[in-house]
Parts: sequence; structure tokens; C-alpha cells
Amino acid sequence: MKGSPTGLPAADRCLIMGVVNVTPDSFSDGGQWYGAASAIQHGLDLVAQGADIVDVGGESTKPGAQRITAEEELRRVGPVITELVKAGVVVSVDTMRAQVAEFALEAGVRLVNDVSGGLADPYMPRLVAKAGVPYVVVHWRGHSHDMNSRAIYQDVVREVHDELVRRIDAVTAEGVDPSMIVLDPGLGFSKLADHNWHLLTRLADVAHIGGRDFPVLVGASRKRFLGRLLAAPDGTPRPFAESDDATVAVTALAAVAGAWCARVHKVPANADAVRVAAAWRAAAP
Ligand code: PMM
Repeated sequence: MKGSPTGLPAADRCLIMGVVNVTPDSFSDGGQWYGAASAIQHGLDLVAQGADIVDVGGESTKPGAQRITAEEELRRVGPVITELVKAGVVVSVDTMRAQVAEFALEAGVRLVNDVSGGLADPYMPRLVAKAGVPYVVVHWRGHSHDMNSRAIYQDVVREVHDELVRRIDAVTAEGVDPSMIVLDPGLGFSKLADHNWHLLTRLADVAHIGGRDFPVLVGASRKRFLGRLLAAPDGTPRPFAESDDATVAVTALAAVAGAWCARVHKVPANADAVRVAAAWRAAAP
């Protein structure tokens, strides 16, 4: 796996992307940063805690979530993106919509994070290509309202790899420069716990495509498979906000395996973990 695409922070370690969900209903932190002022402050706090990039999103993608309008999404993220960019923060926009990405690019975001990998909005790849910014292409099989019904695989690593190959072909055909693509296995997006674990142990294989090693972003933070792993003896899953330590463990392991960036809700311990991982990798024979 590879280093940063042009235009993003470069470091000799895995980067940390801090999450600002400007939503009332994201599964892990919905409602906490719903107002623009608190979302902006949260973004600034994440940078002070060690985030290299701040990812701003306005649409919840939790399983079962219904879509909002583009206008509502823009209303949520617009002021947050504008103010964070003005403050000098490296901002990425987490959106599946070209209309929202276009606003964000004009405001100065440095990365488009599209959890649909260009499938949800046919105008997205061309827009990103024209802007010449890096593009996170996430493995995705469909919108949240019924994504779990698509979590069927014979060999999840091979199928996610092959479906990402098709996405790369599609977005490069629209003009996206392959050197600007970051791949993401899409943990939890039409994936059950076992699928996520298999993908995590084979990140390099997922991202080795056409003789090229693409940079990989990992979004394990507070996801259900961690809450299930840490369930109480009676089977009750651990609440999302209490799986941050498990997220840190995944970040460390993914960073040692060569991940380019970890997308996390709680930055400080993850920022430490990527530094531990960098020292580990540097000392490895
Ligand atoms: N997961 C969520 C949202 N955006 N972006 C990328 N690139 N990868 C992910 O795994 C990802 C994402 C959903 O999690 P959240 O609602 O807790 O932010």
C-alpha cells in the first residue's frame, strides 16, 4: 500500500482522519455535532488532538437509514466546511452527491470521500476528475435502507477486490487520475462482522490492482462489528461510544499492515497508535 496522493498531508506514518458527522442520526455519534457551531468547534478540536484531515458529512449511512435531500445535506455541511477550510484545516467531504461535492470543492476541500465509490451519483467521478483532487473510492453495493441484504459473498476479499477493480475502471474512464485514488474496503457497508475481519487481515491484497498498490483508508471506528465482538456475557453489544479502545487496536494493526489513513471518531489515542505503528514498521527487519 502507498503514501499520500498529491495535495494531501504526507507523513511517514498512517494518517488520522477525524470524523465530524453533522447529522441527527449517525449510528455512532448522531446528534452530537448537529449544530454548525458545535460541528465547527469539534473539527478544530480534532485537529488540535492530532487529526491530519477532518471528514465532514451530512448524511447518515447507518444500516436502514433513509436518504435526505441534497438541499438538507448542503444546509448541514455548508457552513461547517466553509469555516474549517477558512481556519486552514485539511477538510474532506463525505458525500455521495456531486452537488454537495461541487459546493465543497469550491469552498476548498482537499479530498472527496464517496462511500458509494461513484455508484450513487453518475456525475461524481467526472466532477472529481475536473477538480483534480484525491478521491476515496469505497466498496459499496447499495444504499443503507437495504444494504445488509446484499452482504452475501463466497470469497469476500476476492469479490471486494474485483468490484473495486470495476469501480477504478469506471472512474478512470471518467477522467480520474489513478494516482489520485484511495481505496476503502467499506467496512460495514453490505458486510457482516466476518466479512469485515477478513478484509482487515487482507488490506494489501484488496488494494493491489493492476500491478499498482493503492493507498488504503480504513473506517472501522465504532462500527457494529466491534460492539458485537465486545458484547456482554448476555450478548448485549457494547455501546458504540465504548468501542473506542477496540477502534484504537484496529488502527494500530491496520497501520502496521500499511494502511494510509484511519477514519476515526475519537482522535487522541488513535493518533498515538499510528505513531506506535510507524516505529514498529521502521524497526521491522
Ligand atoms: N463509514 C462511515 C461514513 N463514511 N467513509 C469512508 N471512507 N469509510 C468508511 O468506512 C465510512 C465513511 C459510517 O460511519 P459513521 O456514520 O460512524 O461516520
